[in-house]
Formats: sequence, C-alpha cells, structure tokens
Amino acid sequence: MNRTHILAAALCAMALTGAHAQQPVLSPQPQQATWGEMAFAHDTPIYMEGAGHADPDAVALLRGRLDGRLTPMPQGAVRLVIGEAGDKAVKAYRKHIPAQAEGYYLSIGPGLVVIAGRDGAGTYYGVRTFLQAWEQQRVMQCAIEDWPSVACRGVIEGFYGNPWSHQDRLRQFDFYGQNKLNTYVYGPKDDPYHRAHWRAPYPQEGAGRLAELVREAHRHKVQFVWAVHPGGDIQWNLQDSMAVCRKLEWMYGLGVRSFAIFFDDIWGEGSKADKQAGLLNYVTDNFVRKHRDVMPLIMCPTQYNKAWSGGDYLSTLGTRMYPEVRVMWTGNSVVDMIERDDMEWINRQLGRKAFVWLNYPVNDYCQSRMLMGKTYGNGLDIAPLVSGFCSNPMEYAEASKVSLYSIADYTWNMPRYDAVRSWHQALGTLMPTVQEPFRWFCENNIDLGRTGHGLRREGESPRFPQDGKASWADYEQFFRQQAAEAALLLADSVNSPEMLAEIGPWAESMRLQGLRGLAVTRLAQAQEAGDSVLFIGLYRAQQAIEQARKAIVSRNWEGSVVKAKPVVGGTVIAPWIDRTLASSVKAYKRQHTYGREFFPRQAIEDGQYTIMAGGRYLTDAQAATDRTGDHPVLQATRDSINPQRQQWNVELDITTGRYKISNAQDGRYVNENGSFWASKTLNPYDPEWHTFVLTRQADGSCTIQCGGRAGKGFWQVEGDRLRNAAQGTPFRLEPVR
Ligand code: 14T
Repeated sequence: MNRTHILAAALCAMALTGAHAQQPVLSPQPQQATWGEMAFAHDTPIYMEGAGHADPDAVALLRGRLDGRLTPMPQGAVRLVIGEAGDKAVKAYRKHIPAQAEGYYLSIGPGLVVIAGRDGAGTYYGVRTFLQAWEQQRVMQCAIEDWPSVACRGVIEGFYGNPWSHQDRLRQFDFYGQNKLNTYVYGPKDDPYHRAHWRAPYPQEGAGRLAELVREAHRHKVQFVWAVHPGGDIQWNLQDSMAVCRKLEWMYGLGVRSFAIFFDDIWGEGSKADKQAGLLNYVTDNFVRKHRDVMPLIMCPTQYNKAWSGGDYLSTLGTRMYPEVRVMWTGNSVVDMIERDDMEWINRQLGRKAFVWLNYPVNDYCQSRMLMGKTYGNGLDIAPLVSGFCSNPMEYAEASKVSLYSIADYTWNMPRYDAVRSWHQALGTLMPTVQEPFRWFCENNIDLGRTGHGLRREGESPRFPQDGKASWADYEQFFRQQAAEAALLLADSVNSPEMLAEIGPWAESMRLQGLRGLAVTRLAQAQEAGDSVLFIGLYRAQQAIEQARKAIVSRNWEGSVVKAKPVVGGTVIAPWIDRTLASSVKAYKRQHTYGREFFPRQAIEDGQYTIMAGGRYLTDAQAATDRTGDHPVLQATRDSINPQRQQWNVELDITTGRYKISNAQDGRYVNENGSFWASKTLNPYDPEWHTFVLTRQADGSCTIQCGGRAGKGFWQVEGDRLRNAAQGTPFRLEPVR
C-alpha cells in the first residue's frame, strides 16, 4: 500500500469512527432503528409544523427542551413535523406509523424531522426518542419504528416502610416519561388512607398533593392507578361495598381515572375469594361503568403467588370476577423472577393474563441492603402472557432508578433486553460524571443476604481479590480504592443531590469499610511478622472505624417508619474482613500476651462443648434435613452412635464480642429462637440473629442471651426445645475432649 492509500484508509476509518461515536444511546431500545450519517448540527434552528393538532403534552415537552432553537422562519432551519396518525402534518408518513398503541415513527434527515404517533402517547414517546438523539453535538440520521412489548409498564409503590415523598414521586414521573413507563400504582402500605383508614377521605392538604401528582403523572403519559387496601377489616355487606365506591369516587374527584383493590397480606374474613370477586364486580358495576373514562379495575389477590396458592381460591376469582378485572401476581413465591411456564400456569387459573407485580428491587424485608445490581432473571418471552408488568421498588426512590431504568427497557422491548448493557447505561445516565465511583458503589450493593424469601443476586463485589490467588498487597490496593471511590461519590455535587442523600449512608459505610479493610489487611501482616505493638494499634484502629460504621443510620428522622443500618459488601467483603480479623486475633493470642485486654473478654474459650440443661443434652436430632422449622431438641440420653449431634462449636465472634453456636455434625447455626435457619442451606451465619452473650453464673453454668436486632431475650428451655424468653435457663457447657 502506498502513502496515499494509507492516508485514505485512515481518513475513512476516522470518518467511520466519528460517525459511530455520535450514535446516541437510546433507552428503552427501539424495536426498529436504522442509522446513517450526520443529519445536522445540534445548534441548527428548528421550524415546527403540526404543533396545533399534535398531542399537547408532546408539543409542550418538545417546546420546553428546544427552547432557544425554535424559529418561526422556515429558511435555514430544519423542518420538524409532528402529529398523530390522521393529522394532516404527518399524512405523508402514515404508512410508517406502527399499528400498535403508543407506537410512533421518527425519522431524522438533513433538513427534516418527522415525529408521528399512533396516538398521543405515541407522539410523546417519539418526542422522547428524538430528544435522546438530539442531545448530541452532531445529530445522526435515523429512521425508527417503535412500539412497546407490554401494554402496562411501570411501578407499584407497594412496599412497607417510609412512603415516597411528594417530590420523590414528581421526579419519578419525569423519569417514567423519559423511559416510556406508563403506569404508576399508588399503594404504599404505610399511607393510612390506603390501608389502615381506607374508608376515610384524605384531609385537604393530602388531597391537594395527590391531585397535583395525578396531573403530573398524566402530563408524562403515566396512568396514575390509586389502590385501596380494605381487606384488613372489611365487612362483606352493602355498607362497606358502598364505602369502597365512595372512597374511589373521592379519588375520581382528584383526577384519578384508574383504580386497584388490594387483598394482600391479610387473614380471615377479608381473604375469601367469592366475597372479593363479589366486591370487584360490585365496584365495576356501580363505579367503573358509571364513568365513561375509568379503566377496568386491577386487584391484588390474597394468594398472590404460587407458593401461597391452594384450594379453589384462584379459580373462584377466575370464574366469578368480570374478565376485564386485572389480577396481580408475584410469581412462584413472594419474591421471584418470572418465566414463561409460571405465566402459563397462573393465566390458566385466572382465565386471563395476570398483571405481574415484581418484588424487585423492593428491600423492605432486607432493609440494611441496597439493591443496585443488574435486573436479570425474568424471561424474555413473557410479553404476550402478561396484561402488565410493574416493579415494586425500594423506599429509596432515586436509588431504585437503577433497576427501574432496566424495567423500562425490558418491558418496552422485551426480546432484545440485555440486563448487562441496560445496567451500564443506567449508571451512565443517572450519575454521568461519577460513573466510576457509582459503579463501585453499585457493584458492592447487589446481594440481599439471607432472607425468608430466599432470593439472592449474583456477582457482588466482582473486583474483590480472589482468595488463594491474591497477595496482601492486592487486598490493600482494593480497600484503598474502595475508600477513595466512596469518598469521590460522597463529594459529588453536580449529579443528583437526591440520589446522594439516599445512598449517602451506604456510601459512607463503604468508605469506612474500605478503611477498616485496609487496617485489617495490615493487621494480618503485623501478626505474620510477629509485631505485637503494630498489631494492637491496628486492632484498635479497625475497632474505632467499625464503631463509627455501625453508628450510621439511614432515615433517622422523627416519625421515620424504617431506620436502616447500612450493610455494604455483605456477601463477599464484610465476611472476608471479619474472617481475616478473627483468624489473625486467634493466631495473635497464641503468640503474645501483650495487649490482650483490648480483645473482647471471653466467658469461655473457643472450642467444642456439650450444652446441657436439667441433665438433658442439646441435640441436633435430624441432621441437616433442610426442612423449615427444624430445630435442636433436649434429649436425656447420650447419642453413642453419632455423638457429634450433641457437640457444639462455641466461638467468640471478634467483631460483635458475642458467641456463635453451631452444630459439630452439620455446621448449622442456632438462632435467637433456638431454631436452625429455615432455608435449605447450611451455615446461615448472620451476626444479628446468630450471636449470643454468654454470662457465667456463680455455679459455673451460663445463660445464653441474644444480641443485636435479635433483642435482649434469652434461650429458655420449654418442653424439649428452646425458645426466646425474658428469663434464661442456665446451661452447662462442658468441653469435649
Ligand atoms: F401484594 C403483593 F403482591 C406483595 O408483594 N405484598 C407485600 C409487599 O407489599 C411487600 O413489599 C413485598 C416484599 O416484602 O411482599 C409482600 O409482603 C409480605 C410478604 C411476606 F411473605 C409481607 C410479609 C410476608 F411474610
């Protein structure tokens, strides 16, 4: 190749990469898009046609954003025509407009932009996509035909805990508009007018705020669904049926046009299927059908997941309730990802397409964790099988956007959803100038830990050094960066102050964890080097840092329903630090006498013990049967065949200063109620629920008292098992030799 050829090839490559560098990130991903060269520069004036007839929300949005670029003169400007199918302005393009509701056609060419919606929402979404493409130095040519995979896409504010604030919700609606989510179901468990006092109207101030919310939602093409939760105390009589209608009528007066009735998490009378179906039909007849503009009802059943289903509850709803009533469903269990077979099963029971209530990223049952990981695990082929798909988020509205961004992408274009791509895009969009620190943050706030619901999320702390392959230097490097990235995140002042306010306690916890990890890594090296003075210094440093970290409380304000204590890196990093510290202290104690008073005092030495009360032995009678409700029993006889069942590892946990007690046979830990963990796995060690204070009595016996969030109760023998009580039974712990 001669020089001119090389030059030409290089120029060509530059032109190509230049062109590609401009291709904007569009989310949710459009169904069909083709891209070309640059169309015009971002600062080119734009002349709009069709605005008089097009959807007013779409036009207002466009006007607001184009502001200074709009010109009343067509000369030298890009022509932008906008309108719905049937409007004169876009008549020439009607063949391109998708037939689906909310669909649109968008084309961007050198002198012409076309935004043509199937309906008003379609035009609005066309504008949203146009604005994403236009936010570039050089606006690219494109032709896009786009429509949603799922009809109702959005969010169900359905969690226990602090309801979102008014401002939270306003920001959410803007975000939903940007991401083409069209449904918001209002059902915060701790709003008294939703559940506890469902019959009562909102007081004036609250009513005014709700009316504003409804207006704002509609302006962003979001259907505001207001839910009532009457099942706790409803009477199945005409009076209460009318009370429901009256409440919905009040809400109608505030502008609400779509309604839901929830029967989740209740027992007794309220949970009867035939009565619930009767009420839904009554409200449909006497409220919904009395208005021309009210959508069919949505209901949440009492058996809202397969694990809780039984009898003829679901089929009764399916056969008795008007077919237009939509029924919510969380999947095979309360917290679950949804797949095709699951949808087919429930749709058969209900005789209609269920409306998915996805319990992710809700964290009301694992409040110490933030769920900032990828939104993965739902089938990519369920769109034709659902009537709607809503996510139940965290009480942290801004932080939830990482997941909601992906929920939007998934429900808009399900077959082409890619959880990894979507997650990276979410981080870049939400926190553009602190992407790297924010990624560190999210990477270390992924898993839920062990919960009663069993959901786990994979891939937490992917950059933490792999045990076995790493040197102390690798760990030091990791922890230093963790602290630094956290500090950068905390110092951010240009992204979202609301996001920062929510994640702040977790980010601070992450910063302190980084520092403590560094101290513990150095402490381990001091132990190996036999440097007892350095060791004790670092031991005290990590202790001080941990004390500060443990004092962090989120939402620690007057009247807060949930005050969480943040846990970061709870699956990989925190256990590594605790393990490393515990083994270093153990090794140190064998080597040195200096400074031992700084460690928590031990009532007994670590080791294996038999635990006896009233002459009976604490026994793990069914070894690791993986059954719910499994618990040790007190047995009078010695097990001579399998003595390990009556032997218990009793070990001081260095970071809590309390003991953990596990069975020598199968390693299962006993919790504050004297039970093994309910799930199928072994070793469910959680310091809050599985650590105990041992107190020596005058006669040498010990009481065993719960620590942390588990309260201050004691192990007490009742019958042949343990329970949690105010008075402790004295136990004899005899070392096994
Ligand atoms: F209605 C439902 F679809 C639903 O999920 N209800 C609640 C919901 O409000 C809550 O946010 C979610 C996650 O904790 O789970 C449901 O609440 C429960 C579930 C339980 F298994 C409350 C207590 C439980 F024991």
